[in-house]
Amino acid sequence: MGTKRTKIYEGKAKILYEGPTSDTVVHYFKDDATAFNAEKKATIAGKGVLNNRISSHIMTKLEGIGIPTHFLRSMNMREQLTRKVEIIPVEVVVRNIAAGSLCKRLGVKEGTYLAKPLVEFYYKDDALGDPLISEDHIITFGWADPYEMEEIVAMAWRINDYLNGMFMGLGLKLVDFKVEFGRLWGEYGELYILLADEISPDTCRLWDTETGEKLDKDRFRFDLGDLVEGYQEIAKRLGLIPEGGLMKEGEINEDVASQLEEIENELAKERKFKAVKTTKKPQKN
Ligand code: ADP
Ligand code: AIR
Ligand code: ASP
Repeated sequence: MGTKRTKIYEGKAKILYEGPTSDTVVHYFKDDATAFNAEKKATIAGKGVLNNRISSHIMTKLEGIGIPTHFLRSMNMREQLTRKVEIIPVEVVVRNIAAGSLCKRLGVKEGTYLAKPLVEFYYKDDALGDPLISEDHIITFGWADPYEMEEIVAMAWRINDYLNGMFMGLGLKLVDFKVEFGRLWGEYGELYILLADEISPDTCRLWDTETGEKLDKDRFRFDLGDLVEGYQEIAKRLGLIPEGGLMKEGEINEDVASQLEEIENELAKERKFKAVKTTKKPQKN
């Protein structure tokens, strides 16, 4: 593969490049952080590397329990190769404990345990500020059909069940998270719904079980402390980085970072792509 790549899209947290085959896309994780529809912005060294690593790991785990995901493999510290999907323009949020916009909208006290996990939908449109919508809006405007929604909601519940257990075992409460799904057509024109985008501390709220400390992007949103410290703590508990951490004097320790990618690729080799059969297999150039 040559060094020149075609940029497909630049978002707030990632850049997408064309992959080595037409059915793949490279995700480059930036160090940029935004909040409140990009009203607040900063560049935070180490964020991209940590999110790339954490998201690869979680996607690999989810693929392991039979959730079809877009993730194919890690490429380097900041990049991963994924299947190219047609993104469904709906952000699916699952909440276990009240926080964030739920508290603001309904006056619920932060930290209130919900009687059951709450699944919400937001229309993915920055210009409109990602408004809250119902399943009926999604169907009425054709963003997804009822069959797709059934699958999406079932996957969101399973993801929540799995991640809840995983984080609980690491002394972390999964307060809420956001996921995105995409469409992929198979060999015979059949449709697969894949988990896409990322699952990272940018898209989850995670609180320490003992102390209640917030280790996720709320640190940045509400100036609660060093963002990378929180993300590193999550990565450490997931067993993705050594005790010493990834940063050295505010810079990434390149040696440590390059080892992480090897670990993830070893894990990925063990995965079997049972869930999706595409027309073209990703080929090497
Ligand atoms: P945003 O667009 O909200 O600023 P990002 O900076 O994270 O967010 O950009 C990543 C973009 O890539 C998102 O719009 C997301 O929906 C899209 N995306 C995620 N996974 C895939 C995929 N596998 N194929 C195509 N597009 C994807
Ligand atoms: N989220 C929603 N849009 C973008 C993101 N990252 C995530 C938040 C939080 C959950 O969805 O990070 O974990 C709910 O967000 P909110 O703001 O609706 O309370
Ligand atoms: N990343 C989104 C934004 O820039 C939402 C958020 O995480 O607060 O507004």
